[in-house]
Amino acid sequence: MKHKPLLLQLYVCMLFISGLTGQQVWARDSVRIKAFALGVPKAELHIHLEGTLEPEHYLKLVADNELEAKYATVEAVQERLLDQRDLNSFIEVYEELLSAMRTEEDFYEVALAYCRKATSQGVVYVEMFFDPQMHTARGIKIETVMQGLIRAQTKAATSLGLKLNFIACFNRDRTADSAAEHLENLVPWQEVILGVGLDNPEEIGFPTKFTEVFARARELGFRLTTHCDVNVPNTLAHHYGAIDLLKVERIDHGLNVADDPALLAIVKERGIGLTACPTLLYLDLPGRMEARAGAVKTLLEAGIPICVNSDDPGMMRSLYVGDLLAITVETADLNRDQTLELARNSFRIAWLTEKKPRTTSHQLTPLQKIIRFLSKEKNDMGI
Ligand code: ES4
Ligand code: ZN
Repeated sequence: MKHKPLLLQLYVCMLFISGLTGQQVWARDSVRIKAFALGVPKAELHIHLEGTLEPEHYLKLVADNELEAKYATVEAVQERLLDQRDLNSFIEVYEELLSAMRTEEDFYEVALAYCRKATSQGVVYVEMFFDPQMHTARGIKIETVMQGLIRAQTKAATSLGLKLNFIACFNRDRTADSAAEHLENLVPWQEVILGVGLDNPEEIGFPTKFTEVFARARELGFRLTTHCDVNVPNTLAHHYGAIDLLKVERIDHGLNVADDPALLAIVKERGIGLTACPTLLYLDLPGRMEARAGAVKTLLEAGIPICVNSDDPGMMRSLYVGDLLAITVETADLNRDQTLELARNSFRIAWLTEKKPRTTSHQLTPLQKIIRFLSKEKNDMGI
C-alpha cells in the first residue's frame, strides 16, 4: 500500500522520459514506424499504370481477351519477371505483359485495382503515369485508354474517396515526332491529364531531343516532369538538361542530385520536386536499398522537396508506398519529423489545383482538410 504512490510516480516519470526521448523510442520500434508510415496520408506521384499490373491480373486479362496463353500459372509469370537485369530487359517484360490490356474495361480494372491497393496504404491522392505510345503502337485507340482511365477516376472518387489524375509519359527511346504527335492527340483529355513526363531507357539524345515537344506541352498548359533514372551514364548532364532545356518542375527518381552540390543548389532554389523510388525488387543489387534510402535522407536534410513512391510494384513485385516508406525510414534511420516531412512533400509537389485552402474549414474539400491537417504541428498527428 505504502509503495503505491511511489510506483505511480515512477510510472509517470518513465512516461515523461519516454516522451522526451521519443525519437529514440520511435526509431527502434518497427511496429510503430509501420503503423505511422501506412496511416499518414500520402500522395503517390510516381506510379506507372502498366507497372501496377500484378501476375494474377495479367492472367485474368489473357483469359478475358482470349489471348494466346504463354504462361499457365502465376509462378510462370513470376519466373518471367525474374528476367529483369537492367532497365532495358525490364521494359521488355513490361511491354510483353501490358500487351494483355486491350479494352476500355481492362484499363479501368487495372487502374482501379491499383487505387484499391493504394487506399490500403494510406494514399489519398495519385498522379498516375501511363504510356500512350505503348498502346497506340499496338493498335489500341487513345480513346479506349482514356475512357477506361476516366471511369477509374470516377469510381476511385466515389467508392474509395481517392483522387486520381494522370500524367502521360513519352518514351525516350522513341522519336520526338512521335511524342509531338501524341501530345496533340492528348489535348482533348487535358482536364484529367495534368502533365507530361518522359520514361523508358535514357537513350542518346535525351533530354535535348524533347526540347520543342516540352515547350509545346508547356504552351498547351501541361505540367512537366521527366525521369532521370539513378546512376545511368551522363546522369548529371541529363539532370541539368532536364532543368535548363525541358524546364521541368519535377524529376522522377533524381537521386543523383545528392552527388553534385551545384545541381543540388539549383534544384533547391527552384523548388524542383523529386519523386524517389527507393526499392526496385527485381533489379536490386546488394546495398542498393541502403544507398537509395541514404540519398533520400541526404536530400531531405538538404531541404529538397522529395517524397517516396513505388514506381512499378506489380511488375517488379516490389512494395507499395506505405510499406516502402516504412522500410525507407528504418533503413535510413529517419525520425518521426522526417517521415512526416516526406508525406507533406508529396502534397507540396503534387499538381493539385486545390493547394490553397480557403479560410473556413467547412469550405474545404476532403483533400484540402488532409493537407491542412498535415501542415499542423507534429503532436496533432496523435503520435
Ligand atoms: C520505368 Cl523504373 C523506370 N524507368 C524508366 N521508365 C520506366 N517505365 C516504367 N518504369
Ligand atoms: Zn518510373
